[in-house]
Amino acid sequence: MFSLFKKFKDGLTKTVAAIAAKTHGLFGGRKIDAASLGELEEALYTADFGVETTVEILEEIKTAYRRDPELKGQQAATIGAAVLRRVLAGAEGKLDVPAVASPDGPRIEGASPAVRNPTVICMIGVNGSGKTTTTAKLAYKLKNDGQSVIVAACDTFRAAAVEQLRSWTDRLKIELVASHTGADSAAVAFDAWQAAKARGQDWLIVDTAGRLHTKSNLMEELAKIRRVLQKNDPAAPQHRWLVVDGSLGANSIEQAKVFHQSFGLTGLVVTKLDGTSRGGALVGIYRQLKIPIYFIGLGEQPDDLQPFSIENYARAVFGLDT
Ligand SMILES: Nc1nc2c(ncn2[C@@H]2O[C@H](COP(=O)(O)OP(=O)(O)OP(=O)(O)O)[C@@H](O)[C@H]2O)c(=O)[nH]1
Ligand SMILES: [Mg+2]
Repeated sequence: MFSLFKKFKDGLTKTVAAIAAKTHGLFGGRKIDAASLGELEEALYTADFGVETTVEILEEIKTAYRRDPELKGQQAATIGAAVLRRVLAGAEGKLDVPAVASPDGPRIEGASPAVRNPTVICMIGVNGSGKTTTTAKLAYKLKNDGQSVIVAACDTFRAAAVEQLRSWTDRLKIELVASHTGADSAAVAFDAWQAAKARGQDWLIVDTAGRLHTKSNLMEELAKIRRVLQKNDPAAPQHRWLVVDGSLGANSIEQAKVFHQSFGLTGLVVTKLDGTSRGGALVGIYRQLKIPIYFIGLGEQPDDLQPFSIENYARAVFGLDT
């Protein structure tokens, strides 16, 4: 538990450091006063928490300050974290990863490879948001949880996209189904599903090409991938995740709405939170979309994909270590 929190804290260092610098280390123990309230307000805006959330946090701290003029920065941090918990209620997506049956133990009903369909996760989003990296990291995570995984290279559009994914899957020893650049991406998805089914795999993760939400032909390609997967299994793809670059803040919200209309999003992955001092954007994204965040990207290494935790996020942002 502690190490998971540390991952969040380390991953959000830039955001936390920017808030600390702007508030002159307010959460370290200084007393609240009019000046520090102003600094905190500015720090939260700058970190992209958005107007609504910033106002809510400030209002609650001001109320507590009126009641107790000796209010300390750390108490204000506790209030801030509580507001984030409230605002983010429902934001934690939980991937249902079945426990692995012991080879000696009783068989889990329905777990026979012959009858079970793979659970499919589709990664979609605009160019460069982190789909391919997230696909690889998630496959690695599931594999480490004892799950069997196949990855489908459905970005057949960008030259070198297949090779990028292959270099990850080779390194992490994960099975890949791929075709050539220019191939029909829906056909690759279909074949990958068949391969996953034939080999009794638990999961199929589909990496798709980056696309602008304004390009209707590219959005239609996504719909086709979905239709083709549904021929194999009407429930597939069970998870349709939009991968958003967390450093782009409010820009992601409009995109997400369009992707949602054409693909019916079931989840979000917010990447690159380690690379930005605007890590508050995640809150605005959730507030607007109300689509659960399954994972956040906190770096470029295979284990830098973390299940989103409201508690760890809220505590990390407000420097609450204990
Ligand atoms: N620091 C950091 N970098 C990340 C993270 N996730 C992805 N990246 C980097 O962002 C860049 C783009 O990532 P990709 O996974 O190729 O993005 P993509 O969405 O597949 O891109 P296209 O296929 O071109 O649309 C790469 O350099 C990644 O290493 C993250 O959580 N943190
Ligand atoms: Mg990609």
